Amino acid sequence: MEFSQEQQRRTELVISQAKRENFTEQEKEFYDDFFTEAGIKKNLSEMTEQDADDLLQALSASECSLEFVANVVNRVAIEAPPYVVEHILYSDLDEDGVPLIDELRLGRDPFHYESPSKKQQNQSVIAKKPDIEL
Ligand SMILES: [Ca+2]
Repeated sequence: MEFSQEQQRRTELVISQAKRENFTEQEKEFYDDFFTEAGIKKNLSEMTEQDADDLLQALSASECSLEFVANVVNRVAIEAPPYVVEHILYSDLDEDGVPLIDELRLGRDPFHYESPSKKQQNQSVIAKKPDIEL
């Protein structure tokens, strides 16, 4: 799969930002445990796209917070090969056409399809409610 220059540029930006995050040894161990559970029993620097897919599946299957997903992505971005990082950032497991990098930025769940109109529908339901009949 070929990536556009724009994707490469944004991936490099994520990687350079991630490298400024200071993970404590405790945090590193915590995330390393998660990687092991996800089936990545090797150095993050040796990750392949297949490993990235396994990791995404594990994240998708767990009911983890967006913060956790973002931290995992950061942790991977620091050490994994850039093309693997890019593979993760531009994955779209929920197939809504929005890549993971943008879902996280928008505060949306990258693993569950969210219809953009869902919130508006909920609001209109609430708006109708106060019509109490006496
Ligand atoms: Ca998506």
